[in-house]
Amino acid sequence: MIANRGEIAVRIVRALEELGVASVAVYSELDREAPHVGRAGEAYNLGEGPAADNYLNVEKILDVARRCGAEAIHPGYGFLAENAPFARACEDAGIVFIGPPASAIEAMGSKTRARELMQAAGVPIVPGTTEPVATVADALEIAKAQIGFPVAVKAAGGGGGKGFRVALTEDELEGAFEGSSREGEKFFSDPTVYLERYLHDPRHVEVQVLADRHGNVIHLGERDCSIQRRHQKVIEESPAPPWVVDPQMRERIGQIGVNAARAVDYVGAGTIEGLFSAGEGAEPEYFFLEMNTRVQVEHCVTEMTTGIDIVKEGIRAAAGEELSYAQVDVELRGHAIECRINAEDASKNFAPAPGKIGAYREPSGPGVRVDSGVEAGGEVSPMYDPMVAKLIVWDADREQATQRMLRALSEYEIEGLKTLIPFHRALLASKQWAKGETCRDLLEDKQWLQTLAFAAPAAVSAGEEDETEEKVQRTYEVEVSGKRFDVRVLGAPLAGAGGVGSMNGTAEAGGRRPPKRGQRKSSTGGGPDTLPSPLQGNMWKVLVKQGDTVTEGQLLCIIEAMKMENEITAHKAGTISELPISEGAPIAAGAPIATIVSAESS
Ligand code: MV4
Repeated sequence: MIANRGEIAVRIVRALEELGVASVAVYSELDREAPHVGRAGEAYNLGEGPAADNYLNVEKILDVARRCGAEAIHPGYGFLAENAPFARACEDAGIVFIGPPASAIEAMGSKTRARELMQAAGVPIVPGTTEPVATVADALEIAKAQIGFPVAVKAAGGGGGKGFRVALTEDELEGAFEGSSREGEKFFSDPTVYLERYLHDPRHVEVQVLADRHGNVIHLGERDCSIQRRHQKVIEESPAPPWVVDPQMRERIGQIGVNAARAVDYVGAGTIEGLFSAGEGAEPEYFFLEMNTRVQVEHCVTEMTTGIDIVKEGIRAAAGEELSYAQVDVELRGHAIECRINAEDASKNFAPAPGKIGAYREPSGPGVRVDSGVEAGGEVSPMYDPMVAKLIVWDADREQATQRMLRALSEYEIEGLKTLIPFHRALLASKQWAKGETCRDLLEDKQWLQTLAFAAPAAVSAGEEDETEEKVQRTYEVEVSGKRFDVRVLGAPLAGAGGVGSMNGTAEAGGRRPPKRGQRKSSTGGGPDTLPSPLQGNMWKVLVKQGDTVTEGQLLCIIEAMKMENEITAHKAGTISELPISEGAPIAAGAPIATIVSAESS
């Protein structure tokens, strides 16, 4: 049973099919029509509401697992992955958790505990404290005496950049300490912080490991995930650029990964994240940062360079089998790159851009792989992760893989949705990428991002149903007692089919037509005054007030949703006449954020 949705749920079904194992999907009300539902052997409805009521509801998940007789549960990434109580609950229910033992998740969950364990195992950690630092005064003393400035303050419960602050000087330490602690409390219910030496412009280099229940632990080489935006990875590659990591360093990083996994009796697929510091003139250094005790989004680039199916190996390990490969069998070939295809607008501070997909065509051809959780006519909900697909390419070397990615990106057709495709095309064509830089300057460059702006919204008739097709055979997806069945109905076409209800009846052939081009409304420049919230969440920060004059693209507020901070920017220039939002308050998708009247129209 797969306790997840989207592309990773589809990815796991594929692995199960190849292994000859029956699959069961679960889905929320919003995901009724999602591809992962139809792709699995069986599917069960978990009910409506936010993820907390379905994909994150341990009782409901275990209940379905019992009902369908699941032998094992795969959590994918996000949701219940890395949730030690859930792993333990599975074990207690006699259901195999496809992942490491709960104790390994717990050990790595606390960053201070993990640092302590790693240090004891001989794994190099970023210099700093392995004990929580209780007060600002303590932090100041430790920073001055042992670490020096700049210093990084991190939340012990954190990870992935949440609760990460930098104090360049003594003066900044109090603010950094308080900020990190507050964020740790908010996101992980743990205000504990620790200190690290702050490394200048490090690379994010991680290593994939696989372990079985027989004591075998291997590594599959490194991935470089230095292209990040607000601590979210957007492009990953394997291996790291050859001038960054040489064979000896690869060997060293791999051994660090294996030692780290062994220290927590790891089982399955896992990743050791680390910082790679080139060190001006000095010897390059590699430090353990944290371990992700699950399969990761970017596992695919490693699959491309090693030819090893990481998801399948993880499932085999959970079933008690030995890994199919020994370390000597692992050979890295060529270069792979992954671009995350998020429904986001890079020109508007990477604002989420959920909506309905019109025509949809994935690239293909040599060396191209697409792992997606969407299809033509589908809806990208603001309730879930904006990552709708991953485009992965392989070629003989980094330069050729880059050209192949640019080709594949230009083949990718997604109508009706703003995605990161234009961003990826621009970034991969940049000098900075070619030189293998971390591209931090580009990712922060508002002017550069502005060049990626989308054309004014067109009146796309994506939602229109095709009523001209005469069909006598239709496949219906029906639900009986919360379980999904596919039913084929033969007979005359239904009168009055169409509208919202017809979403459930998919035509056997043909399918939806792409939205008609040429029906676009020309942009009149002005546009609506009121900016609706693109997503549901909590108002985290409001940076403007009523009466302020703003420029197009100016930051208005930050909405926190699913542990992500989403920057909302002005959709036009003008004066804020209404601002019905306040910090700390929940906000619904579509609710007004601000009304901005342009100087000309007022
Ligand atoms: C750091 C750092 C510098 N020094 N820690 C932590 C979470 C991850 N998403 C980024 N993190 C960093 N931790 C110390 N001690 C710099 C970063 C960092 C970063 C690292 C690699 C690649 C891109 C990055 C972007 C922002 C911050």
